[in-house]
Amino acid sequence: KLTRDELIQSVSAQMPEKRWRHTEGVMQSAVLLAKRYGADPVKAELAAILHDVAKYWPSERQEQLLRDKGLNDELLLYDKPLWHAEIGAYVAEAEYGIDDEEILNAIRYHTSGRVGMTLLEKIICLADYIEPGRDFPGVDHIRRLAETSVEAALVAGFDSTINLLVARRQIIYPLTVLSRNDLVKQLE
Ligand code: DGI
Ligand code: FE
Ligand code: FE
Ligand code: FE
Repeated sequence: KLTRDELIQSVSAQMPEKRWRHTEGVMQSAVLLAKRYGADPVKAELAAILHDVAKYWPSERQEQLLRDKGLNDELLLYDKPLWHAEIGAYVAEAEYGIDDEEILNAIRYHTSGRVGMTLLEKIICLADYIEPGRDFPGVDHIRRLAETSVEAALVAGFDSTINLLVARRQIIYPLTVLSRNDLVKQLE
């Protein structure tokens, strides 16, 4: 089992420097959100460190793991940027020995979300949107919402992703829409 520093060393070596700075931002935002909303900040930080571990792995390697390791291979029908979340959860368990299902699911669902997200899953998904290095139209609005409601902020995050996908005429992974709808229901 690696120490925190060894884990950071190993994960950061698998991505460009810019992506590692994003990960450091997600660590910072995830810990803040965990403290604000009553999740475990240690678990939040661990999930943040690992959430994008597979983002820059060759897509051939990701495809092979999705096929051969009993993972969610339905993802192969959808765009490649969705794959690294499922692969990340697999790698966290198989290569880094993370056995906490809450942490693994926070990694697994950080891109699409899912119906019935746990608080930790919401926090990692939201931290990914609002970390200090993010700069997209509407991010400051989402940051403000995150001060008072994880769900309201996440809906705004998903809405911006879905709007962008529609504008680019890209395929929307159905779970992305289901997650967004489920969060809207939680606001009622
Ligand atoms: O890995 P990050 O860039 O930090 O962020 P992410 O894991 O949340 O999203 C990765 C990419 O996936 C991002 O460019 C948006 C895209 N994405 C998210 N949901 C969907 C999607 N792409 C498609 N095609 N369909 C989706 O439902
Ligand atoms: Fe990601
Ligand atoms: Fe995200
Ligand atoms: Fe990320």
